[in-house]
This record gives sequence, C-alpha cells and structure tokens, in this order.
Amino acid sequence: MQKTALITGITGQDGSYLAELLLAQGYRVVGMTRRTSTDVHERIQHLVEDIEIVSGDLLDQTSMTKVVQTVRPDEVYNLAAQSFVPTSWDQPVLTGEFTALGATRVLEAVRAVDPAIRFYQASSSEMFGKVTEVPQRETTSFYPRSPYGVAKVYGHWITVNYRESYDMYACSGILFNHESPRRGKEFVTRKITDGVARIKLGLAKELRLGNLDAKRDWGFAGDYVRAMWLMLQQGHPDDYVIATGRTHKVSDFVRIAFEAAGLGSYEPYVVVDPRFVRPAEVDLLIGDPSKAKRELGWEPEVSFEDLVAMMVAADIDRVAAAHR
Ligand code: NAP
Ligand code: G4F
Repeated sequence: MQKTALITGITGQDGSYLAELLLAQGYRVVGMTRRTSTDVHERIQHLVEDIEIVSGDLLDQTSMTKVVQTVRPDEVYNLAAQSFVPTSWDQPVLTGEFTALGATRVLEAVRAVDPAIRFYQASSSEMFGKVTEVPQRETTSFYPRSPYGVAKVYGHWITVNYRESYDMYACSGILFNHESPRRGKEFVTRKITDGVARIKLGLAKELRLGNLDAKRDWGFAGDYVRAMWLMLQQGHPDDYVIATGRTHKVSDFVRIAFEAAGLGSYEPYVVVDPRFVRPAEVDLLIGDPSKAKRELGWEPEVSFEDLVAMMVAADIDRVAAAHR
C-alpha cells in the first residue's frame, strides 16, 4: 500500500530534500504551503508535477485540522517554522506562535483526526544554547539563548508530552546545523558561499559578517532528511540527536570557501560588522550522533570539506548564469 506523507514547510530547504527522498521511496507526497500573493516556490519547482500542494497555516488551527482531515497522511513531518535566529529577537511573539504553538496545532490536528498518524517534529541544537555538556546528546539539558531556541524547546517538550499523554508515535529530531546549495542566503554558510561567488566573479569586493569564532557542527541537509524518515520507521517513537560529531569555527568555513574558489586568504575581503553580532550567542555546538547510528543505522555521508566545496561551486554557477 502506498504511504502518504504530509510535509509542513515543504518550500523550505529541508522540505524540498525530504520531498525528493519520500518520492523516491514511492510515497504520495503532500506539501502544505501558506497563502502568499505570489507563487514563488523555487526549491520545489522541479517537483510540482509529482507532489500535491494544500493550503494551510501554522497560525490557524482550523486550517491545520482540515489539512490533516483531507490528506489523511500516514506520516506528518512538521518542518514549518520561523527558523532564522536573529529574526526571533525582532519578532519574538510571532516566533513563539509559529515555532512553539505551531507544533501544538499540528499535534492537535493529528490527535483529532487519527492519533495513529506518525509525527516528526523539527527540533534543534539551538535548544542546547549555552551548552552544559560537550558533546551534546539526547540527555543533555537545554539552555536556549534566543527566542527561537526557547520556542523550539516548547515544540520539543509538547511532542514528548503528546507521545506520553496520548500514546502517539511522535518523535523529535534534534538536528544540528545542516546546509546545502538550497540554504536561505541569510544563514551564515550560504551568505559566505554567495559572497565568495560574487567576489570571484568581480561583483563584490567584501563580505560583512558577525562573530567568526562561533563553532557549529555542520552537515549536509540531504543526509539529515534521511534521519527524519528513519525515525518514523521504527518499532517505537523516540528522540534522536542528528549531527556529524565534528565542529568548526565560522572562520574555518570562510577560509575553506575562499580557498575552494581559488581566492586565497579571506582576510583582505572579510569585514567584521557589529550589526551581525547577536545579543546572546551560542558559542559551541557539537553533537554526539551515536544513538542515531546505533538505533537507526544513520550516518552522514557528506564531509564538511565536501559540503563547503559543493556550496561554493553551486553559487559560482548560479551567479555566473544570472550575469551572463
Ligand atoms: P526554512 O528553509 O526556513 O523553511 C521554513 C519553512 O517553514 C518554509 O517552508 C516556510 O514557508 C514555512 N513556514 C514558516 N512559517 C509558516 C507558517 N506560519 N505556516 C506554514 N508554513 C510556514 O527552514 P529549514 O532549514 O528547511 O528547516 C526546517 C525545520 O527544521 C525548521 O523548523 C527549522 O527551525 C528546523 N531546523 C533546521 C536546522 C537547519 O540547520 N536547517 C537545524 C535544526 C532545526 P515559506 O516558504 O512560506 O516561508
Ligand atoms: O547560520 P546561522 O544563522 O545559524 P544558527 O543561528 O546556528 O541557526 C541555524 O541552525 C540551527 C541549528 O543549530 C537551526 F535550528 C536554525 O533554524 C538555523 O537553521 O548562524 C551560525 C553562526 C552563529 O553563531 C552566528 O552568530 O554564524 C554566526 N555568524 C557570524 N556572522 C553569522 C554571521 N550568522 C549569520 N546568519 N550571518 C552572519 O553574518
């Protein structure tokens, strides 16, 4: 029997990779999008013939319940969120509505329609924030450092709570930073590779960044969506850290990106701009993915160095094509 998956946030980076993976597994894939005045869904443009789109919004319980009722999925992947950390200081209440209460609304819709539907919540390593343990694992306590991180802690615990209260198959994937050529340009990795491409092609002279010393455990988004799917295929629901187990400074990413483009040292090009420094920083993230390896058989396939090279090459091609 063909399975049906409902993806909230299908127009985002992860939604597009997850849709590709599920289509390859033979799923009927339904993506939920919110109403906008334009119809620009560039990350899923190549999939429009193969997926179904339904309209709904995380802010609206009625629409969420109607979507689940109409689609009747076997699995729901709740990827939709206000996902950019700096915006969460500018719009803390809206971030809470989307990223925290949004998860409750999806869970309520599932519970009302059919509590047997399997549910995935996109939890985040930002929940570890000012870390209390190195490396961070499933049992590490949370200490979020932004309204976004606080909202994700709520989304995480409401998922655990629905699992325990209603015996639902609800899982949280605590995913560390994952990137790709489809990453939004506001996130640091894509900002760097887009900036490097512009400098390489003579379209820019400098790249303005914030804290170059922050450390992140960066992986490839295509690897991470595989972990989401695996979590919903097990004998029982649980929560998993998904990470590479390696950490790098932002300056390491910058250095390797400039080298990959053949530009040499980054120092003449990079300007530290206080506008991009955060009110409270997450200094160090490094995950321990051993539970995911042991129980899901999951391991990342793309290395940090290959990820940087892939993103630089894609941005040079894209920027060059746009200026031809
Ligand atoms: P993304 O590219 O920012 O995509 C976010 C998605 O959420 C978009 O499809 C967006 O739709 C949708 N959305 C936002 N508000 C919505 C609303 N009110 N109703 C319906 N849809 C809404 O994020 P991503 O990188 O793919 O991440 C996917 C999820 O994983 C997010 O929850 C993120 O917080 C979490 N996460 C990401 C990472 C990472 O490193 N990427 C790590 C840990 C956790 P529009 O296209 O309409 O804006
Ligand atoms: O790329 P970032 O904006 O990602 P951040 O804040 O780690 O959040 C991402 O990963 C989380 C998982 O840990 C997700 F939950 C979340 O949704 C999102 O996908 O920033 C990474 C680091 C930060 O320490 C930041 O201070 O890069 C530093 N940074 C330095 N200069 C910068 C910049 N970040 C951005 N966005 N822009 C800069 O110019």
